[in-house]
Amino acid sequence: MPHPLLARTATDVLLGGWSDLASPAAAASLARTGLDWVLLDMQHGEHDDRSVRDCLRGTRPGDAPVLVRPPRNDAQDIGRALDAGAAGVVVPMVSSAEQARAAARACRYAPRGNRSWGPHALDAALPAPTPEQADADVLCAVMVETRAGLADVDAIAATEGVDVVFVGPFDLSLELGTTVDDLLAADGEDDPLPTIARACAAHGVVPGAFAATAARARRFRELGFRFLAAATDSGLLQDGARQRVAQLRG
Ligand code: 3PY
Ligand code: MG
Repeated sequence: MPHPLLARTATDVLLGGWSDLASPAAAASLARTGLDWVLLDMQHGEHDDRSVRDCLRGTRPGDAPVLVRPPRNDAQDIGRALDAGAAGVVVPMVSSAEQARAAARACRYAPRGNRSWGPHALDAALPAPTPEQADADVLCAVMVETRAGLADVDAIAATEGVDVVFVGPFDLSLELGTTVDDLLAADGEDDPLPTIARACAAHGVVPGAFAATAARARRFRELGFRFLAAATDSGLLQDGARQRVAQLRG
């Protein structure tokens, strides 16, 4: 059964907004612009436990679902993000099926996984979800962004509980000794991105990626990727400010 947020990937590409700035106002703005999901980045963005909780408390019904990238593939970090009310996680640096299984299990309660009970950070006025409901609603994306992850991508995509295989093109291109744009340009059958998209298709998992610019998002879409980080809050702010300066200074 596809995750509810992913049902639309059969026909549409889901576009996400990436929050680096640890600002509840910026995250809420992203969540109210027509983007399909928002992610709070604890690995490389400014987010910490406090800002994740503040951003999640600042959301309201109708906002795009909010995911968290924890700083590492760690069951405690994943559990804390979900306890705070994240709709799911995008787990960095997943380099083997074993690591994918650990991430997927950290997202679910026993018997499906090893998540510890304690969603106390959720709105006290709302009933806590049952463990079964929480397991059904959580989205688990694992990032393939290492040479080892690429080599094991078929087994990673086949791992029970993995909903999205999400490419980190910056780390992957560093590992492969290439550039993001060359990685994106390579569309031979055995090139990395087509290989990842094919593994996802074979196992009914959604291929996703960090694009951040419109041109890269279009290219990922051409290559079959359907869950795309289309922009970052920091990038939008810088682009908008540069554009305005150019408009007014000629
Ligand atoms: C990557 O491209 O490696 C990422 O993790 C994007 O943030
Ligand atoms: Mg990365």
